[in-house]
Amino acid sequence: MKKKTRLILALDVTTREQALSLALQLKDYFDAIKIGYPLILSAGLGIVTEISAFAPVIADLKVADIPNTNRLICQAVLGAGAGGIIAQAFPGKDSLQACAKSAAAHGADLFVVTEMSHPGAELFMAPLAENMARLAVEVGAAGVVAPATRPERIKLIRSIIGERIIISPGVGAQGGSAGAALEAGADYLIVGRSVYEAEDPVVSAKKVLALLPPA
Ligand code: BMP
Repeated sequence: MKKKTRLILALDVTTREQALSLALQLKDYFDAIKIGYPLILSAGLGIVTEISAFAPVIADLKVADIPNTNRLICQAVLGAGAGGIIAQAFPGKDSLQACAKSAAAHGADLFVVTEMSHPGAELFMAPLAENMARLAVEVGAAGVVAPATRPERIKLIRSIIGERIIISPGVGAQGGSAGAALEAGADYLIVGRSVYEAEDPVVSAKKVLALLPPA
């Protein structure tokens, strides 16, 4: 994923037609397109292959199983063309290592969730976020996911992971500020509803871009 716009599109729509239309219109405003369960379960794994043909795809499957199952999930979606995969750290080092190994075999990037952006993440995830970030470093992940809704947490996680990439959801629909997240150390902002639900998604993407602080 080449850093140009610093934006990643969360494409959580549920039909192939809508997904392809949005991805084609918006691809130049985003450095990658994040595709997860809502779209893959509705449109099928083939959508990963179709979108990967013209834009880098990050598969947001938040992989969280035993090592062998993690390996099979990663192989399926990376084999379909995704250039990145998101996994959870909480199942432990062996599980995360299975994802790291599969990502390496496909020349793909592994991103590890540290602390999620919604309010409920404060219960179990926040107290363990630093451990999750350390585990991401230990398995050699390309980067982590950290919340734009809590920029101070991005700063803390940056202090643990060094130069690795931080991708950060929570801007727009969840109330996070793009500028604050980038200033705290995020490399990329993940933006979904505020763009794809807008009356004119291209205008909305341009607006988000125009408001970003200088790189
Ligand atoms: P939206 O901008 O519509 O809130 O979308 C955010 C996207 O990022 C969604 O795909 C969501 O599943 C994902 N996400 C998140 O919001 N918070 C996290 O901590 C991790 C995520 O992957």
